[in-house]
Amino acid sequence: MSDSATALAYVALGANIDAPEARVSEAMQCLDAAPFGRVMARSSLYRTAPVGKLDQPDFINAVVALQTSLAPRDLMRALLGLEARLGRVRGERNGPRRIDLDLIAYEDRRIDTPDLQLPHPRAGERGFVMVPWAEIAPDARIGGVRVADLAARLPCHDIARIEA
Ligand code: PH2
Ligand code: MG
Ligand code: MG
Repeated sequence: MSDSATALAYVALGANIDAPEARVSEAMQCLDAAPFGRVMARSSLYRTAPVGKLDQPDFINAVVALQTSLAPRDLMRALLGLEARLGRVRGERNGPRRIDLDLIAYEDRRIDTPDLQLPHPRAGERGFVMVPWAEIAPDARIGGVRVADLAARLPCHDIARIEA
């Protein structure tokens, strides 16, 4: 990736089928190798209990800081393209997935359109996003509140760090 006109974005990764640890690690490598980005920091992998739809396998979750040359909407499209390239087939909402790549923040941009909201509107309530995010960017902020402070308020008994 060229160094001109780059921005820092945060991407949350999740998977719970088809060897999810390998899927999340593979996606991190693809993000780092992509022409549009470079991974500046990556969290540990975390094993997390499913949220929303409970009768499905535990997830592997992580967050990366991505330096990117793309604008937010183009980056979101690129993430969806990478999900497809990594073999994601969309099923039921909140159901099992091979790889999920969610753009959770882009610099301090606030965007509120039907297809893209930044910061991600549910990130602050989700331990599986906030705990790994706080590991790599405790001083990042959502709506003025530090990521580490938001993470500390959430229950985290069902979130286990499994690999550094
Ligand atoms: N993703 C969801 C729904 N529920 N639960 C966990 N633990 N981890 C996830 O990544 C996750 C979820 C929808 O994207
Ligand atoms: Mg998601
Ligand atoms: Mg998604």
